[in-house]
Amino acid sequence: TSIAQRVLVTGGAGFIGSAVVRRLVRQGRTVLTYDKLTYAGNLASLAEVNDHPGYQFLKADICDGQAFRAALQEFRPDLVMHLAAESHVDRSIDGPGDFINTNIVGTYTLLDEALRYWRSLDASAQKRFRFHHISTDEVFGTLGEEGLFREDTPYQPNSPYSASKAASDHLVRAWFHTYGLPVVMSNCSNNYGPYHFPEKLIPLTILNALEGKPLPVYGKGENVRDWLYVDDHAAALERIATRGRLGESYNVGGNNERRNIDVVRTICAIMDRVMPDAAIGAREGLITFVTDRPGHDARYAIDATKLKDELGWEPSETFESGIEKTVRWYLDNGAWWEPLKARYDRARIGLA
Ligand code: NAD
Ligand code: TDX
Repeated sequence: TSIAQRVLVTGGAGFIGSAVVRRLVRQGRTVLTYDKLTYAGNLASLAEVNDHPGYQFLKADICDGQAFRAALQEFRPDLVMHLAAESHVDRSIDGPGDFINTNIVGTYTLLDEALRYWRSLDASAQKRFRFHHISTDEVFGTLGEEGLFREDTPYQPNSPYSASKAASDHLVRAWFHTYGLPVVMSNCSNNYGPYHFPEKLIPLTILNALEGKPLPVYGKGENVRDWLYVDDHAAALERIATRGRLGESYNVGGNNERRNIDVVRTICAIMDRVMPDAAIGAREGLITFVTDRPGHDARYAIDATKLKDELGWEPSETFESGIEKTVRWYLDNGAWWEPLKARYDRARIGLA
């Protein structure tokens, strides 16, 4: 691994970013986490790497160009992996402003400074440098019952979140074509796994099921998502960042389409088996259908053939193995999620 020895990870204190940072540090790379620590950022997710000699943390905003310029000049990365974002669709509906700032203005700010930095490098360092922009399949909008998102599927974002991510993807593409900044891009389906903030469907369901609280399912629960275990995404990101073709985008997915109601029922069944509770009874009884998300996309599904054919990546977890691991991780790691409870109880949307 002579490439990507010094990696700057924006959003490295978040759910996916922390999985990427833990992976890269374990491999012996030198890593700087650049993160503002919003409600979604959590240094406890980086406890495993915190004292590692090859690891550093910087609390800073991606909208702060001076801070990012200084970080580039001091850390001198040969790879930037950009994961910092506002990520929760329901929050984007309630208040789009932070999404516009962080996801669009923040990405612009990083591109502007990355270009300045890249131009200042000598020829061999220029050749090594890459900027990897991490994005979502939600930019493609929604699918009917048939079909899969491909890299050339037209963009049709439907939420303030996905529109802001789509805008950021377009900016990254433009910096490649117009200025020659060496970029790679990827669009991934729904991630799940350890260290997932409990406002999202899977950890919310696990923790509410544990406590015998209602399990909110939007609409009829028939919306379909494709689920990918977070460490499988981190492995894909490493390949794309180091070996992906410049200027290209890669779709990443788990081949695990599930209706929301089936995801919730699966979690209930695992919880009933591994943590039976007579006072709660069968957890399916906790399912509560609530008002649907406005503009709720019906179905997401990914065609990840390009990533498999070009870079040889395939997920190693099935949904069944990954969800079992995830439930057990939450049951064993109360010390991680207990302090977040006040924040996730307030974050929960859809219940009166
Ligand atoms: P997350 O919300 O868990 O983490 C986001 C991180 O970014 C947090 O640590 C937060 O503190 C940081 N951050 C937010 N605003 C910032 C700012 N202005 N400056 C610096 N840091 C800031 O998100 P996640 O689920 O880990 O998602 C990471 C990336 O992957 C995002 O770009 C998201 O769009 C994308 N993505 C997520 C999923 C998913 O299922 N979670 C799927 C596909 C793509
Ligand atoms: O309480 C809930 N009940 C419910 O039915 C919540 C929180 C969600 N849902 C539904 C909405 C979605 O169809 O479950 C599905 C998953 O919802 P989220 O966990 O909020 O994820 P989603 O909106 O699909 O977006 C996620 O995947 C793509 C991430 O949050 C995004 O950052 C990523 O881009």
